[in-house]
Amino acid sequence: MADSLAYKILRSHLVSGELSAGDEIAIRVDQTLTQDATGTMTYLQFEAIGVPRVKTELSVSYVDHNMLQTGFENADDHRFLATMAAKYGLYFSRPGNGICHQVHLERFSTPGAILLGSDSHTPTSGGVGSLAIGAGGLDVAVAMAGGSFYLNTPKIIGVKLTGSLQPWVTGKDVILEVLRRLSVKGGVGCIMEYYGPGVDSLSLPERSTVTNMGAELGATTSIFPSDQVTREYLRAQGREEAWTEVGPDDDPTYDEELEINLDELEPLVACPSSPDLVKTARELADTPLEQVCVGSCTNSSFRDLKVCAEALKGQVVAPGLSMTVTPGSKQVFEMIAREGALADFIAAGVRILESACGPCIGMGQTPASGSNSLRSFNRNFAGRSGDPNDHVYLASPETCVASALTGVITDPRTLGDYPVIHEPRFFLINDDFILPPREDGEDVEIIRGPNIKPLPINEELPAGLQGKVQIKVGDNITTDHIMPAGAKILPLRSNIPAISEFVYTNVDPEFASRCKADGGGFIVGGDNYGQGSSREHAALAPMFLGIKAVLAKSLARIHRANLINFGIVPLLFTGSDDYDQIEQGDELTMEGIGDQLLAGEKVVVKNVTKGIEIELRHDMSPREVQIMLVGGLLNQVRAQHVGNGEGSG
Ligand code: MIC
Ligand code: SF4
Repeated sequence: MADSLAYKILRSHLVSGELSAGDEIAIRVDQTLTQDATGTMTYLQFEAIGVPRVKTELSVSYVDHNMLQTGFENADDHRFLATMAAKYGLYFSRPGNGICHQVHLERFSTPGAILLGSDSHTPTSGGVGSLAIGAGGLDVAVAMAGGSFYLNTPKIIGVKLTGSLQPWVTGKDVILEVLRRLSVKGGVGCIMEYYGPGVDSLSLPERSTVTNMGAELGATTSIFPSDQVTREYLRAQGREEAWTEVGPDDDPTYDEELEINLDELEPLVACPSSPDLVKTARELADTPLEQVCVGSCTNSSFRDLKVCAEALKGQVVAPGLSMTVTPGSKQVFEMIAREGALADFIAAGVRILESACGPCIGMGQTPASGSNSLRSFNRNFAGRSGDPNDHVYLASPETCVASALTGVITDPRTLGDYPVIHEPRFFLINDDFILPPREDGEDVEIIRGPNIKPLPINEELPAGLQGKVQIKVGDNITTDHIMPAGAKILPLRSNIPAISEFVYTNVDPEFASRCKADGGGFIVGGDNYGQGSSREHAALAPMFLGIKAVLAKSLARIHRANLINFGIVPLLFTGSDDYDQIEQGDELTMEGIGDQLLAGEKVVVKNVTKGIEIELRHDMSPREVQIMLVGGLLNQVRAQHVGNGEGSG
């Protein structure tokens, strides 16, 4: 059978299992990346595993999320990460060097390699033909320690691109169209593989915009073939030797197919507060805006910023509107500065932010109350901008800049001729801000600030579980609902006792105190529970509060893995009205839970308050059940490494 590109890469990295959709496989990981907001936990876990040096071909620690330094916490984290990288053989991308995904694309991503990253937008590197997967920090720590990464073999959705993009229509519009058709859960359990004659017309940054935002489909990852466009990009990055041609076999088999005629696409916009609420820019024309932000790992390449600068030349942004630009990397920043685009931005009144995640993760630039913000980012989940009642729209940099000039959502095709932007023949290469791995790491002293607290370790799964349903929520709950980010909460990422006070704070401010008073309990969720980010804090902090199980209609991939990694039992409703049989505050018991998990799929839950029994199921593999029984992956891996005589650090 002819293989898809994704299956070819998986097959060449297969450690165990069979490539059959839904079955668990283990794969070898070539590269890893972490960022600071997930990285501190990841390295504490790596340290606890007790391996003296990373065992991957390449591991990079980036600093890009927690960049506002309103207290000592974030700077302490950066220093901790720098010493960790020096000690354990990682590259360290210093604060100011840029957003992990953009920098990885520029300097490290490799066609055909498997990259595992503790950030859900790791698939950005799929633009060059890497199989790049987002995961919880603990899975990344295990991969750095030489362990395999486990996943259920995804189905492959082949997305055939035909035609070519019209002026002012971009890669962002391609992925918004896919989101419009498939929704935020349409990619769950799948890899999106792009192919067909239309691929040629997409520049490398545009391909990466598409694979980046495949995360919003819930997809395991997204991938493009590596072709001459990829080769040109890598050559311009001074890395042609990293190029190989990778693509599917002739006439590959896809589990599902989708076709997009690029000729027919027009500028699209995702409406508040979900990336799949997509309309055309024309339909939304005249929607008033008070803010426009261009940047984030989705759209902050040289090309993206250059188009905006060209469109702004000689003009200023609309009265009453604030526009920000965030260059994705130091390379992009320096290039727009040296060739003049930065001056155009300054002259137009644009507010220039440092190369980092910034407003995308609520690190500043929260919009005015009741106002609309249009952003070139990938997520507009309610509250993510820093205001629980925000109205955030998402679109291409082109649509953003057209709208910044008018003050209302504007179809960029009204701007006239499309500026001709050539991909640079040579990017400005300066890796001085990436510290290479050190050979003499053993002697490095790890510096921990007072906010970096020891890892909480879970206990073995008790014989039976009982407690109250502490919260019942609906469909598509994001990790931003469960464990919000933003300038106030993000600095607590290294301090689980402190951050756990904020679990569900924007949905139900009493959640944490109820859990504490009752010694924990259960969470009931709807479909696609835990979609969005890879942050394991959305499992770790509830675990700290005593949450023992999550009962949901379905679970997002990374969050499900994080729940298992931290010993929280993921259970799935089976009957159509079972979800309705449980209310917040109900007392539940699960007798002999360990035996039930071992015996098979079925798990009987007693709703003591209602006096009924409900049959749920679990879909954990035998390996995952074993993890659950010992109270999480860290307990299991530590036992194995100590058993192997690698020491416990
Ligand atoms: C995000 O975009 O939500 C984040 C912040 O990058 C997260 C990681 C995190 O919460 O630290 C992600 O996408 O995984
Ligand atoms: Fe950073 Fe936003 Fe990208 Fe997440 S989505 S990595 S917060 S820029």
